[in-house]
Amino acid sequence: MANQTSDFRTCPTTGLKVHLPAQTLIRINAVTAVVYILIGGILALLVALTRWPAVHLLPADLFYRALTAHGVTMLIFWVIFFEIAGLYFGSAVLLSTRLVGIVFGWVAYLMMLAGSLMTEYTILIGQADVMFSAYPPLKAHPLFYLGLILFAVGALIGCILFFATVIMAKAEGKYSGSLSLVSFGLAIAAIIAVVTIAGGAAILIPTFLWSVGLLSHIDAPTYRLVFWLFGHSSQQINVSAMVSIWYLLAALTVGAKPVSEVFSRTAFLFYAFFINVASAHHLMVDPALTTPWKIWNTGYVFHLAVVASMMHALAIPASIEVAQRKKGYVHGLFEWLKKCPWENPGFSAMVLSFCGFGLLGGITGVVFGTEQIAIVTHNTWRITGHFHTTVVLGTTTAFMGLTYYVIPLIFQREVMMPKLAMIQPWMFAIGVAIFSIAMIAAGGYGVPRRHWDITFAGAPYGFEFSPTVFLLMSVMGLGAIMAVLGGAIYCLVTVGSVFFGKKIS
Ligand code: HEM
Ligand SMILES: [Cu+2]
Repeated sequence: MANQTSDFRTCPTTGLKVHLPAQTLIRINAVTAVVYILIGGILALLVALTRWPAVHLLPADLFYRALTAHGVTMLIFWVIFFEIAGLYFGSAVLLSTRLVGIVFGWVAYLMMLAGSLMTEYTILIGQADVMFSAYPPLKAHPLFYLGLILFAVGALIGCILFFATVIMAKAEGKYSGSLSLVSFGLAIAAIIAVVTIAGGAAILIPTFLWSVGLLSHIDAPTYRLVFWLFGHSSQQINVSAMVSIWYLLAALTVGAKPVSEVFSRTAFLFYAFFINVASAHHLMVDPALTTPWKIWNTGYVFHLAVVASMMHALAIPASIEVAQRKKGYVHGLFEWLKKCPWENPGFSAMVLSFCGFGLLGGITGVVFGTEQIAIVTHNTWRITGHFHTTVVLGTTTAFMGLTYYVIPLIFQREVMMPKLAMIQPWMFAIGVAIFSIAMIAAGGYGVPRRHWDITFAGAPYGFEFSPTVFLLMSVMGLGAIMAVLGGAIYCLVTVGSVFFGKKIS
């Protein structure tokens, strides 16, 4: 029987009842995620060292191959494997209940694994140099699309198990009233995931049929429009999951409780309602769409999603301040802040993610997402810099912070090399901030994204680097090395702890 008590253990620190078959699934999804961030990190280094003018490492074809592989590996495989682990954690573990449909959890995992391997393989053998967005008429090998479709269906099954578990827990009286805020935020992420996956299916299935020759052509503007329902919404899964993790880490690290449940939940609901229209910001220089459509979506509606993030940005620090003041840190304006557990990587990762996402990612996003400004920023490094402050500095750093709790709670191991773990979020986040800011600044001078050699060396009308651009691109390379080292320490500490850390009984 799936719900025998022998299938559970009680966590000594949190008192949560952990469903052992769910625990195994969380472990395997989390470990796979870490393997993918390791691969993505190596590719990041190759790409960054190629764009650093003084190094210019890879030849052109390998550069585009590595760039495609880096984008897909990081933005899809690392992030979504981690999120599926997070969904099982946020349902079964946080609600102290069993995960419904363990067998399907394994089916989902195997589909995601097979799909991701298929896609990676076609990229590596040079049959899919189409970059992350894969705009037709660029055409990849059919296995590239098939792998992504398999992966997406697997992820969809994972989301369904999350919903089934939450509903079953309610029916069995595992919680009364509404879901806790963290599980609520994850439920919003899962709802957005379903929309995202539907968008992905709507565009990738026809494109797959086109690549095998069953469809004679794909309408390029339609592809771009529907692709971003998938490509942009998937980032909003990340935002909702990341914000949920901020609330969770604030609770785990300083005992913070939401100051106002209604306020925070309303902000999450705004994400579900308004975030999909923000997809329009990818299409603002697209000649196939009208100006009123662009301005309505990005000048008006999407700001409601921005407001949601600003609401969380007030609610989370407030909850931390209240919790700290309750402990007696009431002297002066900022004693509560000084007395925060800064040496705890879970706490520092949360703060770095929060500040980086808000101050760099949010502000650049709102500015570059304006119709008129997009015309000059589009396809420059300003955009690449912007999204590395959101999905890397924001989402990835938050996921790293949560890992330091997943290791003792789910893997039942102590975190090894605590000194390294302590500096890890700082090194990673500061490195990412440096290379992203350098990218944004270089993009301001017109440096394009996805470009192997902006000097066109050897061509009849080649360019020389201006000293400023040369300097900024070099700073990008240095920041990238620092970030990759921070990421490598993350992989070392987590993989080391999971396999060799001291067992916690
Ligand atoms: C150490 C960390 C990282 C470094 C140094 C890094 C560096 C880079 C560089 C140099 C580019 C190429 C820009 C261009 O020439 O157009 C790039 C592209 C990209 N990166 Fe990263 N990155 C890192 C981590 C990540 C992570 C964690 C994610 C996702 C969660 C990510 C997602 C992407 C995407 C989607 C692209 C664009 C791919 C395309 O244009 O098709 N990166 N990155
Ligand atoms: Cu977007």
